[in-house]
Amino acid sequence: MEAFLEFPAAVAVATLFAGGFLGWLVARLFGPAAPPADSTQDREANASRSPGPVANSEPASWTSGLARTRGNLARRMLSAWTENPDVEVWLRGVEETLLSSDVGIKATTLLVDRWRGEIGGAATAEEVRTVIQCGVRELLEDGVAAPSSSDKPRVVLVVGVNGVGKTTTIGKLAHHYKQEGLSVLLVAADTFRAAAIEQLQLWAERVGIDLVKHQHGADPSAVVFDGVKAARARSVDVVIIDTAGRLHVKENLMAEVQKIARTAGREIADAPHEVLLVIDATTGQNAINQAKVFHESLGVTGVALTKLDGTARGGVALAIRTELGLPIRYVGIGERIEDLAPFDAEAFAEALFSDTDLEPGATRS
Ligand SMILES: Nc1nc2c(ncn2[C@@H]2O[C@H](COP(=O)(O)OP(=O)(O)O)[C@@H](O)[C@H]2O)c(=O)[nH]1
Ligand SMILES: [Mg+2]
Repeated sequence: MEAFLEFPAAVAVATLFAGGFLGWLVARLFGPAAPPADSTQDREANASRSPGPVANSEPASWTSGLARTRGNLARRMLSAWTENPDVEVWLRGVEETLLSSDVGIKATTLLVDRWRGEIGGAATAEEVRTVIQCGVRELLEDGVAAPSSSDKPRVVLVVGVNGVGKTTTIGKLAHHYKQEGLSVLLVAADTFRAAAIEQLQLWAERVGIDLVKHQHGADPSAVVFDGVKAARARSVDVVIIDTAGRLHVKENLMAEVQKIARTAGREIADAPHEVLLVIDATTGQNAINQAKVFHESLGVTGVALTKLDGTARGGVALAIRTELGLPIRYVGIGERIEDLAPFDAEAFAEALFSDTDLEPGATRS
């Protein structure tokens, strides 16, 4: 149940992912303005109509994806430093800013305590930025085990509540894998709504890969049984399973997803190799409570944090890491097929505290 990406070809994949990601950062590409977070109804309607905007431009960068969070968090923290001669007063403001950006109490306390000891040595805004960035980066890096496994087919079970972006993330992830030369099979185990199967089918067509599906209303585990069998027979590299996320029947949902996991495990040793929990960053701290339920029931191995482009609550990444102890594997920073990036703590911290309109040499008043 560990990890991801480590069958032979996957080492190269990881490297390419990291390289592509750095390219994004260096090039500092600016994607289109983020769409505002829409209502669940709108989202569901849109989601069932199309698999997302057509890929015709550059991927959104971390810098653009984190623009709203940066405005809310970094800009406030840094400008407060130049305005405030008293470290304790500044730290109290920082605490408030972090909490209002959904960083959570645990991560906020860890960071503020750390900065209390370090900030005295910083004389300029640039030095403060460095101190802050290091704290954020190290908190996110802390204890994240490198994925390792050589399983084939590799089974990735994708879970999360309705509307968080599971199906979209699966489409993006499948695209990434395929770009790197891996064969991918999708399994439509969200049989609850007919539109959910169609939506995954559209993604499969766009990516140019196969999909295993049953009728609307079929037993999800039966679809998974067929899916993993097909994957083995066809020597597929990665199988990605889409699931339903109706939270109002929480107990049933967890039982259903547990059954899906067991079914996969009976057919393929150690499957699912990754349980990827998709979390919608726009839901902030609520997401943490949801995540705990999934983690307790399923043993989540990693998180995909979506819709960072549409929220100022990107600080929730820090809460996920400290309060759940889970590594963030991917972030969604747009609706297009290429708007998914493997998580990188350093890039995250850098993008969060870059471009803050601050004179690097600014000192305190
Ligand atoms: N802005 C933005 N929208 C996203 C992102 N990921 C998913 N969405 C949108 O969120 C909505 C719900 O996504 P969907 O994949 O159907 O969620 P599911 O119910 O969990 O499968 C759709 O309109 C997606 O286009 C993202 O990273 N950024
Ligand atoms: Mg879905």
